[in-house]
Amino acid sequence: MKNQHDELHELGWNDWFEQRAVCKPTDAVARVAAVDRDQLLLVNQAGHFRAKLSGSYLHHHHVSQELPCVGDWVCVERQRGDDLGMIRALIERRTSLRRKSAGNSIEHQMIAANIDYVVIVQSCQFDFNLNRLERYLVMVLDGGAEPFILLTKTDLVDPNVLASQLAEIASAGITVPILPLSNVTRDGLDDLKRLLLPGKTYCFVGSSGVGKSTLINQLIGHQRLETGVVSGTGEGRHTTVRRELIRLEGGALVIDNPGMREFGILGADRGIGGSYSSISAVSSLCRYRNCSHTDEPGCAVLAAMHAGEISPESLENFHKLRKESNFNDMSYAEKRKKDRDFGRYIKSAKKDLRKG
Ligand SMILES: Nc1nc2c(ncn2[C@@H]2O[C@H](COP(=O)(O)OP(=O)(O)OP(=O)(O)O)[C@@H](O)[C@H]2O)c(=O)[nH]1
Ligand SMILES: [Mg+2]
Ligand SMILES: [Zn+2]
Repeated sequence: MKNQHDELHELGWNDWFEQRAVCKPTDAVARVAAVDRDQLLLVNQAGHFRAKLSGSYLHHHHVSQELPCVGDWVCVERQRGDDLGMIRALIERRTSLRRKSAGNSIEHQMIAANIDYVVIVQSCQFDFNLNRLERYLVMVLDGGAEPFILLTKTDLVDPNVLASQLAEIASAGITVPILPLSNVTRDGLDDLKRLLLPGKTYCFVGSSGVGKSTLINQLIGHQRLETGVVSGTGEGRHTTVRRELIRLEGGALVIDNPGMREFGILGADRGIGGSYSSISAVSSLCRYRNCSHTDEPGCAVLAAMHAGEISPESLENFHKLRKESNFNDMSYAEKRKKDRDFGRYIKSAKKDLRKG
């Protein structure tokens, strides 16, 4: 039997979603391409169109993580002749990328949903930082997507600098694929293009100014996204302010992101387990199930370290990340702004609802 959502596969739809789609027969399925203040830009086989959240949806969902974000699949009702759709339901997320929300220890701030790969971008020139890289890895693995590392601006550093950065990553026990690349010389660009698979979703994250939008423009083939100059130190100025899902000619789906400031980590326990798979594999052999691998008798991780199977640095990183996992270092001003933006979003959506 022909699958009723076949046309959506190009946008990332698959059997996993098919089995979980709870839409009414009269509803359409669509993917969120962007979220603007009180409207969402959706895309499906009919192309792009705007939509709002239904009153009942807003009534029943109060936390930000329950609202559709870029990459989500939704059930949407579209009356004939009405160009504004009404979102009725959110289809379960297969993966997500989220960070701990401002001020609230259990609420999550959604970055994107249903991503296959998160491309963590750091610039060799000013931005390279192993500790931050590890935090990103934890965040990615926690959400169930595959991480991938890009080191940009290789044209601005001596080859030795790049080599030592690569060595630093390797010695931390990180085995995630890494691609060095320059948007200026275009070295590495073809390698990246080969890695981008049709129907898969790639979310680009990293500090402001590392070249995320410049890179996506190169992949698109024209200046679709705005890019910005960097300061003397190489820091960016937060040029990108909107997340957007874009389909490349080759069929891959990419999401550009605003530059990220510091972020808190969610569920770091699970994330670290994936990042340092050697440690988590061995830890199942510890005598105590909740072993912290610091000084417990019968600790298999410590034994493996003494036997030279796990490096002391990897274990140290493991402890460090775990300690940081409850720590959220977004600035106070940023927290306040996030709260306000979200409050405005709900308020204006409710107002429009009354008008309608
Ligand atoms: N030399 C050099 N400059 C680059 C490279 N990639 C990007 N740039 C420059 O870096 C600046 C910032 O690039 P953007 O693409 O705007 O950076 P971004 O990561 O999107 O930044 P935000 O949107 O603020 O998060 C621009 O002036 C780019 O031309 C590169 O590989 N080499
Ligand atoms: Mg940008
Ligand atoms: Zn242990």
